[in-house]
Amino acid sequence: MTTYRSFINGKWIESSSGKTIPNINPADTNDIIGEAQLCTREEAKSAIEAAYGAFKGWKRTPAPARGRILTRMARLMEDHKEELAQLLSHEEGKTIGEARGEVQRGTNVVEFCAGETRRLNGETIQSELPANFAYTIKEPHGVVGIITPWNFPIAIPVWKLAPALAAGNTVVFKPASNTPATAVRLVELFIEAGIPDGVLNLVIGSGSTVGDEIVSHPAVRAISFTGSTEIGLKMYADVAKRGIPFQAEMGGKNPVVVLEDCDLDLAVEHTAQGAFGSTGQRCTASSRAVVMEPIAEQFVEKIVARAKAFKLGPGLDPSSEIGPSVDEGQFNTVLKYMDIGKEDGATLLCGGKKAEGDGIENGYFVEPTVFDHVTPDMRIAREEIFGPVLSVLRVKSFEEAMQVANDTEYGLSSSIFSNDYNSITRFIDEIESGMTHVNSPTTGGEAHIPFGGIKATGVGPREQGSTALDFYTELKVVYVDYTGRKREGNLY
Ligand code: UN1
Repeated sequence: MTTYRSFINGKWIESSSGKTIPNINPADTNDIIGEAQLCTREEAKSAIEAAYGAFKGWKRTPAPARGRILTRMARLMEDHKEELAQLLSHEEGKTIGEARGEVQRGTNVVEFCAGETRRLNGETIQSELPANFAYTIKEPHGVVGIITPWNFPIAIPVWKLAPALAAGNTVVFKPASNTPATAVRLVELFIEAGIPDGVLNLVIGSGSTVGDEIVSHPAVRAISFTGSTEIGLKMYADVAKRGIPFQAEMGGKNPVVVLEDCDLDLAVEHTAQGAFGSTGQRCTASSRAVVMEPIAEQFVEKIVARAKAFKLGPGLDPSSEIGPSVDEGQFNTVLKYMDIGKEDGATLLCGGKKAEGDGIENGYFVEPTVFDHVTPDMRIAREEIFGPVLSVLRVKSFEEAMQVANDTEYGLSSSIFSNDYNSITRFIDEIESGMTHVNSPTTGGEAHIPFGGIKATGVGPREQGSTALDFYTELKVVYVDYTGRKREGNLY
């Protein structure tokens, strides 16, 4: 059985905790892929110290030279695409097609950030004094803590690691403990790409020990987190006490607004992809369909047929279209929300229970679920479920659609289905979300385009794209006086 270890100061370590957690295939719980050793607080501390020790050398390495390592990393990810995708599908459960897409997206991000190392420019600024000028330099923070979730265990780590490293930070990376295999493989590839000892440290462990050490250690100068709102906001409060930069990408309750004039089949297909793809385990998932009453009956009829047509199965089986929930905890959470929906009075149209069938008996499979007549006050309309569950909310006017769509604490993504330019433009103006899509699913994004949300979804600068390095750099302002003379007059 494979053992997943942490990587500290250029070495794979044998943890002294004696604690391990099994890496279980969520499509078949009899299949134990390996086990991860959990780090102690002391080991996390030594990882932070190693990163601290490596910082000066990495900062001094010319940015394009750091970029060359990232370029090699992108090539290695490309060369190992199929292997990474299979590992990802095996331990996380998503379908092999989704996994390949994720690896490609991660590769694109690394490639993009490699290019950014040749553009780490500041600005030169004219002074109002003669023979004076000012300029700005983008500098790394120092040690950065990177804490990532299980649902995109390749793409999310690399879209934080690549800009952090490009900018010259050193890193302590804590992946989700239930997806250690992909984290270890990524770090192995970074080593092969030439990352120097101490620059990238991997610490596998629990939030209450390893996570807490990262958040509280004085050498950690910035923290980037993706995960649940509950944990993110708690971390934000803890990090605030230290006054260091914090970036978090948390929950979503993304609406799809379906107007009467839309192409209904397109709206149904894209809503289904957004709601049920990745088993609903993405913060950009389409979890609320806000549908105009006159087309609601047709919409639900078609989307129920579509939901029932998906083939559930192990992600590694190429014919599977939807994989399992990631683990027992997530599986139970999704089933609990199905009960909550029924108790709150929503109409269950399909799904609502564990999925049965040949080859999926031992996995955490749930049926794609559609609830109709959901009202904005119901918990299934307000809380992030992270499973293949769609709530349909019927509305009578565009104004009501916008009011319902925006009636959420979150603000990550959204989409509209319509062919009316004025309605679309009005929607773009009024929707409260960091990203919005026109006639396409709420999910996904491209490596060179900023990604992130507003309201309780996000804190700090956007990730990826032109803004990818914003969080990972500090601005130093330099004033240069070349008069060689004492200043006269009013100084300020
Ligand atoms: C995507 O929609 O393609 O945790 C990625 C999440 C997001 C990533 C979504 N941070 O689901």
